[in-house]
Amino acid sequence: MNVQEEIKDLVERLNQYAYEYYTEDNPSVEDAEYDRLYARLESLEKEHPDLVRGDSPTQKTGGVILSGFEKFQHPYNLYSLADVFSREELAEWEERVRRTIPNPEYICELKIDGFSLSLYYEAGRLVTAATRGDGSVGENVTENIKQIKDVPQVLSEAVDIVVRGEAYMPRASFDKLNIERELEGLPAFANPRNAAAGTVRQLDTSVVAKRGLATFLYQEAGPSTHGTQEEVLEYFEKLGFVVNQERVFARSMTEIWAFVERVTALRERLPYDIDGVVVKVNGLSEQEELGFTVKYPRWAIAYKFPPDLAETEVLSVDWTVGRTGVVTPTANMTPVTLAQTTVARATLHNVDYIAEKDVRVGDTVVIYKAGDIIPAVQRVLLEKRPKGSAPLPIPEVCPECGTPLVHLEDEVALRCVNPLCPAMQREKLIHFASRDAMNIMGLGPSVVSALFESHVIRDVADLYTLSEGDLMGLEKVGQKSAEKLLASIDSSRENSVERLLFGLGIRHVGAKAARILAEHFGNLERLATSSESEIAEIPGVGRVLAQSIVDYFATDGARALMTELSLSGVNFDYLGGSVKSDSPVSGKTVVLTGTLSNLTRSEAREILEKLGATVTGSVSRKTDFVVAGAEAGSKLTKAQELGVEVWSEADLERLREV
Ligand code: 3BD
Repeated sequence: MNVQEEIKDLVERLNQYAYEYYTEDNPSVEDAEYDRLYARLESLEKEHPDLVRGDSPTQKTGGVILSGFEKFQHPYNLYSLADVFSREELAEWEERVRRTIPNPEYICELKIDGFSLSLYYEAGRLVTAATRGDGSVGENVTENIKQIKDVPQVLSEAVDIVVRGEAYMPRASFDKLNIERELEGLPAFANPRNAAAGTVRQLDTSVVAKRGLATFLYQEAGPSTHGTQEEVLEYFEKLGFVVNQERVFARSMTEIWAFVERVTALRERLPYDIDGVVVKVNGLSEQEELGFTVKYPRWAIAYKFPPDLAETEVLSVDWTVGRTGVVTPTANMTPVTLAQTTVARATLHNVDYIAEKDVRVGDTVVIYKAGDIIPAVQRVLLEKRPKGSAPLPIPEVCPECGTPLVHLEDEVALRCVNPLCPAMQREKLIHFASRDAMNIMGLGPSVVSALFESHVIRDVADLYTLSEGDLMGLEKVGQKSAEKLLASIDSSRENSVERLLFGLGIRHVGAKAARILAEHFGNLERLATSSESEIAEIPGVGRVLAQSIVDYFATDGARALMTELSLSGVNFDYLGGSVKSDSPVSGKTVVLTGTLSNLTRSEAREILEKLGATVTGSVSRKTDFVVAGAEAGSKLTKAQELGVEVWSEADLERLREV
């Protein structure tokens, strides 16, 4: 055997073993043998780079940095799927099918909680992989999908085929990823679905290779040569795709529901997340007969699981003071597992919420994750309420400084109105240093608290007179981090003034209002000496905001702070005056939605606003375009309904180059 033949032989064997391992879950060789052959192939390829084959498994990893994703027009639109949330609704659907197809056969599949993809093969070779996008236009993510180990680059038959399915992150990969991120100081992903979505849209393909994504394929696009969905799935397996094995036939609602119940019980033990069950009419000619509504196929339905709930006991309630003096209650509970994370605290929002739900210490409560992330109380199990329990006492004085709390008539919030309340001061400092405000790196909540509690600083002006000695006295801060922190405090003096203005934490002055004001007045001094009507005249600024600013600068504390900051050399001028008026987006109204993978929301906003666009929160006919990240929801749907242009994150990133 010459070298070329040996390489061919190795590639074929390794691909076969990978197929057995990933698709059949039935490897015919030991891992060590696989590794040995792989190493042999690598060394031959190194010696003979001209003989490296495109289908070699060594070509699957490695990395290129992409500069963004191309749009991809799907030749066949991707369907959506109607969803139902109860047995009744599912039964209604089943009866409707029965009116057209008297004796239907169904196939029930798991609904994988991942990220949908389309894979395009020509003559058995993977040529393109694209995200679903809006179902008509997605993004070309071929290089990334090639990094997924179970996606075949070459099929067992040289066919032209378009297959659809779901890329997901197994729970084990997800846990590993989040531990690594925590060690690197990066924010954890909230769930495997977000992690998968973020990974598929990564620009560095070598990152994708490391994240352990996997796939399940479930649909063939375009005309099929098969008679049933089951035959399609079996053919997929033969071609080398991974198809989910947890599927059954059903001939009645009773059988469908039995599968739902079995899966509900199985769910926790699966190595990946699912969010429901998909029921499809098995016969493709029956599917054709049923056809489509404007949005969905009539021959398929998704039954979605009810949200995860957990029961636990309320142990105590904390009242904490925020930077504006608002006092919020949080319940401490016996730790329970909820949607795969341990939860020991839930927000009780405000006094009205407590009154409405009548949550008491000692109560057993049902909790859920609001918006999938923040735990909240759904209801109290009154039948489990212990005897002699009492409604939660509402604090009358600030838990931190003892000042009587105020319940303003037009708000639900309780407030501490002592401007010198230490809790408020501490929270104000944390806000001042935060990313959208002065962006002082290394000055997070724990360092601020340490500085504050050791009386090294009292207010934001004190930051600018800190010495290395002051910091070295603190337990957690070493020489290196002290130097870094001082350098970043120092460089914050040069920030454009809108950061300072936002950082001051004046009521109603958010990051956006701060920028409008900074741009209009050009300088903090001019704003501080303007009248309410001068301020309220600015488009986008209301009376309430104007009044709040005037009130703020009328206080002795604010005037003293301005003097101190100015003496410390903190910049009061607007420096961002280079908003472009000739950019492609200038004057446009834009909405951001979904999760962007390479930019934070505020970075995306900054790019757009620097180029003269206005970023708003909700989609209307006035919206010029929507930038949609992963998992974009109702805003994207609305944009599509109104025919508003939809941009991807990559489109946005390309703007930076103009
Ligand atoms: C799954 C549609 C049909 C081919 C339409 C019947 C909408 C995402 O495991 N079958 C599955 C799964 C998803 C499916 C279909 N079978 N459509 C299916 C699906 N086993 N998750 N989906 N999708 C998948 C979607 N995705 C994002 C935004 C809007 N729609």
